[in-house]
Amino acid sequence: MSILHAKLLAQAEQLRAHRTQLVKEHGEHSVGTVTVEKVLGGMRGVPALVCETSSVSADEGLRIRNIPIMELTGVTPEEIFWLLITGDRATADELDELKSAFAKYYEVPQYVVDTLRGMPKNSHPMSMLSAGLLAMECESEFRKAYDEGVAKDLLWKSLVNDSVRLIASIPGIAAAVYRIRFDKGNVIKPLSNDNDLSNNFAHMLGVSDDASWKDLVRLYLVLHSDHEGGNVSAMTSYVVSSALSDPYYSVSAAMCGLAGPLHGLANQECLRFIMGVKEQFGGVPTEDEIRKFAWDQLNSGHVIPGYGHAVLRVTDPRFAAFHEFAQRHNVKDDNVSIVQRIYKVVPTVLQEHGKAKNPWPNVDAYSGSLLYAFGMTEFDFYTVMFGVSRAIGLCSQMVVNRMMGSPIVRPKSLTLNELYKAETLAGENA
Ligand code: HAX
Repeated sequence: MSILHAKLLAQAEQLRAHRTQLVKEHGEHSVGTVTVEKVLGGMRGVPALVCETSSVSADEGLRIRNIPIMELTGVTPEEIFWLLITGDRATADELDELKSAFAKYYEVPQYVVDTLRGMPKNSHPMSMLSAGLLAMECESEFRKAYDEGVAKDLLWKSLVNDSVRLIASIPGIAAAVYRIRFDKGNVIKPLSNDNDLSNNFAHMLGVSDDASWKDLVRLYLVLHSDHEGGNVSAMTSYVVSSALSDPYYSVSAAMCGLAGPLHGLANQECLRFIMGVKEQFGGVPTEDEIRKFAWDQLNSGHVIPGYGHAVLRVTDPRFAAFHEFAQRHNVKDDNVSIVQRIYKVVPTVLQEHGKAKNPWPNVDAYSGSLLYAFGMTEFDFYTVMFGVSRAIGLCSQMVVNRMMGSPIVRPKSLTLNELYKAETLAGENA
């Protein structure tokens, strides 16, 4: 990876200098207030992290290195990784080098397959993905470099190597999880004549040879790759890697967060919801029927999966990108039709319900229905697809943070009584 290392070398010095200058010249300046509500409310909206790779605004959604995600729907995962980690669009030579570097690691080590096979039959595919990554920790060049005493400022170089290997290996781990967990037969080897990452992933899954399926896998890997630094999976890997744990530890931990129903598991919950609608009405229901179904869901104390977001206040552009895909590929499927009809009804229902700050759909409202339409019918696997993609952003964020020299994360916790006292004292001193 000579081109990538050389490119990042120049950036590392600039990033470190920039960070040092900000701390030195503006270290005492405030960038926001931490209210009691924020301390007790999951730190929502507290500006407390740096993420260079992407940003998410309430009114527009995801930008990768300041490019709106809707302008990137035609690119490959390799191009997205290059953009995330360097901030630039890759040239043909850069892409060639990256693809060759990835291709060395598409085939998953046998000990990972054995680890997955050794897991209980009822393991969730996300626990298998996390375990598979953790099993590969022994391969970490970052850990070896640290053990050999490489200077802290230079550790990012081995982090790049680990990231390349991890991003290239995770599709094979995920595909092995799919085939083992759902009794699909042998684990499939990567293609010998094609070094494209998403083509290989689509092939190793063994779901379909359809060109549209391959395009869906490509798009899926691009759309979920990064979503700034404050979401559960990104923040988890940020915290773990801040202790100088290597990327296998950090990404494996992030996958455990992604496995939660309020985060990455939402896509499987979402499809379950859609199938529930279909079953109840014996097909694609009318808008009135969906309205009633949604109200019943809310009145029984449940959320509408796939709707709402901690940051977004508009339709997630990634939802729009999947919609565009469905139209472009002329996907004819009941679940996809239900997704489209729910979109016409549920935002108004949620507005009338009055609780959710964002009544609009997020990416998870669409993605599962498309996977299902192309023959991947095992809901439990959908978050694994998400995880394969998200690993690209997690590793990019990790490398950039290490280049910048980010320190260990260590916020201060308070007891409820200390919080009460701190708030009272602040009030008295005001
Ligand atoms: N249906 C019903 N109620 C909802 C809702 C929805 N889709 N979204 C939010 N609300 C409710 C919340 O449960 C909360 O109620 P309480 O005050 O009783 O706790 C209230 O509205 C305010 O919540 P919020 O501030 O609008 O939303 P949060 O930032 O707390 O949570 C969530 C954001 C995404 C977790 C939330 O909207 C939700 O649970 N949505 C459904 C699950 C989902 O789609 N998750 C995927 C999110 C995308 C993602 O991260 N993917 O990985």
